[in-house]
Amino acid sequence: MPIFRIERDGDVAFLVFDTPNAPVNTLSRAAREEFAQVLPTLADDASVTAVVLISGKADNFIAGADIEEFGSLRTAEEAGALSRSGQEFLRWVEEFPKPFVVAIHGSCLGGGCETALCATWRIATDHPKTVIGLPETMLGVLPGAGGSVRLPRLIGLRAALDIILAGKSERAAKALKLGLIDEMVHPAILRQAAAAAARRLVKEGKPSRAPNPPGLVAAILDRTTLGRKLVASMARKQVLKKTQGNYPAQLRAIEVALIGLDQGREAGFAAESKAFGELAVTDVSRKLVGLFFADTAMKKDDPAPGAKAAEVRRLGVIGAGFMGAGIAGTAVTQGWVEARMKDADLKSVGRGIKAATGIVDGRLKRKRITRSEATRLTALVSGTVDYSGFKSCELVIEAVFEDLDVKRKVLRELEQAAGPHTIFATNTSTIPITQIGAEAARPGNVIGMHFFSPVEKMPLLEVIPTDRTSPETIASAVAFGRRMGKKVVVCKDRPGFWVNRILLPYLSEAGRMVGEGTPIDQLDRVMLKVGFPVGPMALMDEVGLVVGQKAAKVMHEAFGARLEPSPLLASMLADQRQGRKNGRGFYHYHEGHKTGVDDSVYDLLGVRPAPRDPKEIEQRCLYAMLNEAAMAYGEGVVKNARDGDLASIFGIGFPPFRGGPLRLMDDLGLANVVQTLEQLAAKHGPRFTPAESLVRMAKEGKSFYPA
Ligand code: T1G
Repeated sequence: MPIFRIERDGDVAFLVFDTPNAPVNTLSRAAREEFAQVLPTLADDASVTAVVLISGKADNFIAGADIEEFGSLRTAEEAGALSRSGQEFLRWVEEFPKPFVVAIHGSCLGGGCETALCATWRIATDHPKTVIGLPETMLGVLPGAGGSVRLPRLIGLRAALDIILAGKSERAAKALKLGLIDEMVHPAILRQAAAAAARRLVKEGKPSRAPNPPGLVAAILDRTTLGRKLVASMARKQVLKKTQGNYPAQLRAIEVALIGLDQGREAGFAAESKAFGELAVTDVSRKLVGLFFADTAMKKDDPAPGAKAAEVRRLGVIGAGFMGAGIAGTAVTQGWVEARMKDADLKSVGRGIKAATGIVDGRLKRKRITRSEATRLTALVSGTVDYSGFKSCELVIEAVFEDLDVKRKVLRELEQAAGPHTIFATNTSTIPITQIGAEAARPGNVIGMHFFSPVEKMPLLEVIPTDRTSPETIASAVAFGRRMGKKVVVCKDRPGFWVNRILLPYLSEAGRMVGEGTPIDQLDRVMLKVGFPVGPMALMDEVGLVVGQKAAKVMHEAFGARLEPSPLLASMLADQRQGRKNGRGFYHYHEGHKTGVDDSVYDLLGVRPAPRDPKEIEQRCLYAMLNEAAMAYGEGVVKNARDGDLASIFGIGFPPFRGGPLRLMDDLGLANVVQTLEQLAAKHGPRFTPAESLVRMAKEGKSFYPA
């Protein structure tokens, strides 16, 4: 089956890109080869005055290069050659002898965006699914088919780096404002508008584009060598602050963009393919590409084969606090579902509704939705102080105080108020669901849905069934989580589930080290350098020391001395320190913003801070997490290593370039991990005793991922 077909509209030829048996179009080797045959025929066909490239897919224009092909790249030269072939391929489009219009509907990413950059005219639909961008740095590479050179020339260095360094994609309205596209239309008239544009170009010739962006500042910063040098050095500083130097692609992208602007296109293309080649074979890129495929595969996992998921039209949320309102607001904006919140008094309900509709307003402000959409979404949020309206809820998520008795009472009340099929999902972060559902009248409808804070931003959802949860309830919870735009991992009902299970020993060890006089800021700096987005001490302040103490208590009761919390938390709480919440934690806070370390913590703990060997900080904190991950994996908390690693990355920002804790242990070698743990145990205590399952796997020469 051909990948391209030609449909004529009089003298305009529509080149329809429609890869057979694939949900998206990619610039695969086969597509490039077929394109190379089709294009010359269109060029030579005198009856064709212009060409419009359009996709035959529902929600995708072109998803870029075929990432599968990256796997077979062995050397930087090979990868560089792939980039050069992409550059050559798109030069044909840029130098096509007739107007070449791209009509974009759906995702237009990577090589897809680079193809558009070579067109004479770019039209895109104003549909939410239409996004245009260059996500390559998220794969550890940079745009390698000319995008690193052409985008800065089209929209200016600053705007181009904003997209390339963050791997961003923009909706049509923003793309039009940036000058990334020339025209935005309703999907229904995309073809007509494209044909009309093509005919206008035949008549009027190539459009002359004014320097973009306009204005004096741009003239200095984007269009002078000195200005660009300044922009590049600021961008480098921001990248290093954010990545701690762990992601080389962003730094190379700045370098190449500058060469393309200062030394000309050809020098830019040469630098681009060289950088692409060197980056594509790095371990960082291999890991990030691996995560892309792991993530897309996990999206399709069927948690309960054969079971039918209930379609949730009305969601109930019990507890309109920070988490409850986040769940309601995210469900409404992502799932377009009715959300009814319940809390003890009208004041709390009112606060919850305000917070939930605040999430809708946020999307309106960021132009992610229109005003009329915002009005319709806001109308989906309601509240009550009793269970009125809960009978018709297919799913109710409980987000009340982290206390077993309180949660059991809520379950009892709901089972009386709701329908026989209503699913009761608890958002507990550590308490075993089996304990919460122990007295349930309908245990098959009880499940855990553990969201992360803030709900509208954190991508992960842990779904935790008990042994008595029905397959339909599991299927419904997972489906609803995905509808909320979450990456869903199904975990076994063990205390702390996966993420908190591996996080708490890590935080506890960090606390212990501060209790021994390790400077708070040094400890956090070291773990940022390791690749975590936030240091453990700042994270404890962020999560809240009260919540931390509760979770640590549940884990201590469940796992005994090994997870005995460091006494530090109790001392902090006794001194009325709750973290960022009350502005008193390990750090000072000004209007909620972290300022500097609160040195009075050291007096409170009776220690004098003294710098510690960074290697020891890294090893003690990281190996506390790795060992727990091995233990939880051995207990079957996650069904495979992929889920454990993705949950760690999406849940607590475990450094993606390391692939996750299980992948990291495979890279380190399990025998080496065991040895290091034994050394730590000998020096710091039995809490570092390597997990039995880890020792066994190391002995048997096994790894978490098949070799
Ligand atoms: N290459 C190979 N396979 C791809 C692919 C790609 N670029 N994009 C998607 N797939 C597969 C995916 O694995 C899944 O497969 C199926 O398509 C559906 O995807 C030269 C070097 C486009 C927004 O980074 O972000 O261009 O599991 O489940 O949720 O400079 O896929 O069915 O077998 O994700 O609707 C840059 C990656 C490449 C975009 C659609 N492009 N893709 O999301 O479907 S590098 C990207 C996405 C590049 C140039 C460089 C998303 C999507 P399977 P899906 P979706």
